[in-house]
Amino acid sequence: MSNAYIDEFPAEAKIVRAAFYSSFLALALGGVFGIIQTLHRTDFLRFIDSVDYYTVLTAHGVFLVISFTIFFLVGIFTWAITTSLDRGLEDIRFSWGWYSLMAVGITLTGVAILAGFTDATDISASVLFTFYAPLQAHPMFYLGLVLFVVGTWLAGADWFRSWWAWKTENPDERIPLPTFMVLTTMLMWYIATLGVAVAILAFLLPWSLGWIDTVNPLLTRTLFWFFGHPVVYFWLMPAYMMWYVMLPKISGGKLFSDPLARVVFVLFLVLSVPTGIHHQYLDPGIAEGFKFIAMTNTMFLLLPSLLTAFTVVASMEHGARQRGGEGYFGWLKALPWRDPVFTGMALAGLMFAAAGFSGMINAGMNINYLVHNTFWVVGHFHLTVGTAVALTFMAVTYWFLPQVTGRALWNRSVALGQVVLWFIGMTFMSNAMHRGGLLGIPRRTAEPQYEGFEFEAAVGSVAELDAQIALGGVLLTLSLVLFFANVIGTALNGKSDSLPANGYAETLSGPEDAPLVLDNLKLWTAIAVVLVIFAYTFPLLSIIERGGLFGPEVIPFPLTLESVTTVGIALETVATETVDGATSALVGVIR
Ligand code: HAS
Ligand code: CU
Repeated sequence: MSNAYIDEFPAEAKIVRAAFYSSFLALALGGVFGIIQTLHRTDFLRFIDSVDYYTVLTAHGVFLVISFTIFFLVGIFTWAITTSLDRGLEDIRFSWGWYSLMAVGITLTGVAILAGFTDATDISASVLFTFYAPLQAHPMFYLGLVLFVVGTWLAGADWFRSWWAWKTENPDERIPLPTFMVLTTMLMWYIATLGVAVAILAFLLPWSLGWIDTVNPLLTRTLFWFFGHPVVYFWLMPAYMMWYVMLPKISGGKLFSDPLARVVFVLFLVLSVPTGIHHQYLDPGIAEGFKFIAMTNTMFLLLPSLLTAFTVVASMEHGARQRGGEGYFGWLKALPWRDPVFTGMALAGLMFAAAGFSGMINAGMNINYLVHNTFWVVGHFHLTVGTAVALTFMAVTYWFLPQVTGRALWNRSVALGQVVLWFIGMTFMSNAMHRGGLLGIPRRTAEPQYEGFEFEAAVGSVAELDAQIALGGVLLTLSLVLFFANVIGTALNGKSDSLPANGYAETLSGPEDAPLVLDNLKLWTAIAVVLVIFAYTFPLLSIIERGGLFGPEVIPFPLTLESVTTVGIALETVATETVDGATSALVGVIR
């Protein structure tokens, strides 16, 4: 008998496994839509109608950034809580309850999207993952999202419950680091999802049901981004957790600093939400000052990632030196590059360094005007969520699958090839997307080429960019095929009793070095809430004041509008008078 996770926590291992398999199903579906649209957009292979492009894009976005990521992270969070507190979940039926709610929810949402491909029903939801009004989806789409999110809230409650139970038995102990990371992430998530809950329950769902006639699109958009920015950290923080508690161990060493890791997660809790307006720099109707505040907060929010770059690389270096690595850079060679779990995570980190730079560029209010709504942004998020997060999740799958199934990994070389292929494919695709964006090539369209207009490339050509994007997309698809081969191969493998023991990295500087105040979750939550109130009250009030709670008269340029109306009316009067005069003159002539 080994000490794998499934041996320690057989009931919890089933939940984690169910979450992983749900996540992989979404990954497979999302991947299929991904390659369809890459080849369509770049005009290499077209078999869907361009009219269906939004449906494909919605399926790609929702299956990947909502179902794949979130199902996977509830799996690793369950693992993190049980492993680090060394206790099972309080009531496994409750845990199956939240899992089922999430599964039912996303099925409703998914069916609503896929129904858009057939005319057999009226159901459709081709609204993209941002579901901006006035795009409207069938009520089932919104309802499914609500159930899914409520499922994640209950999952969080489950983990908090475990922690409270543990705390009464261990009143004087520090919160174990993985648990600390789960709790801070969930607190951030509770605050963030309030935005989308209000957007859906108060406005979009009633509107889609026909209970209200109109919505104020700027209001629902702003509520979406209240959630839409922090959701990216809901994907990232579990990946960071893996870089902190897994990567150092796999590199052969220890985590450089537990206190610094706590600081990072506290910073994310405090700063993730009051930044959402950086997605709306080009939205008319939000004053520049509010945008400036969002930009300032965003720049502060770089800090936890920069700290992470330092801590994680320092831990890797420590590991490499334990393995005999030497020199300024020579230690890099001593890292376990043949281990797909390591290499996948390291390459994900490397790409995230580039992703961070494109993020900083996005975040600049003025330079954002250059890249907003272009292919650049698509390049940015394929490096962040599409690589830093997705590649980390795939890499750690090779460690987790044996832990939760009790079966050895089917093929390590295929796994290594898979993570490297993802890196290469994404290098081609995201680099070309960034470059394309700088030429002004728009995102979210099946027909990026305007009639009678040529995008001028400073270096190379648009055809070359398209070729790189298509090539990248094909390599990514191949990589996914290899990934699923391993998942299925492992599931079919016989049981193994020589699996590595469950566990995570030790630390060089442990929690005893961390100030106690870091574990004061109430304090950080209170600060986070205050910052959100500061950042959002005035923008929301002014949007409601001008456009009304239910719209529809959103006034785009309040300052110039008055004069525009005056000039408009004056012009109209002059024009009518002229036409009238001309008509009567003409009539006179004819008579
Ligand atoms: Fe972003 C748009 C700004 C991070 C996702 N972002 C998006 C969209 C998505 C997304 C999906 O300010 C598009 C939404 C849509 O559909 O419209 N983003 C940022 C900034 C950051 C950032 C400042 N984004 C993310 C993450 C995402 C994500 C993380 C998903 C997981 N983003 C923006 C802005 C927009 C935007 C604007 C709107 C653009 C527009 O106009 O529409 C920062 O958090 C980035 C900080 C990161 C760093 C990098 C640190 C480096 C590390 C690597 C260490 C290296 C290792 C490896 C471990 C400062 C941690 C070492 C290896 C060895 C071998 C040694
Ligand atoms: Cu953002």
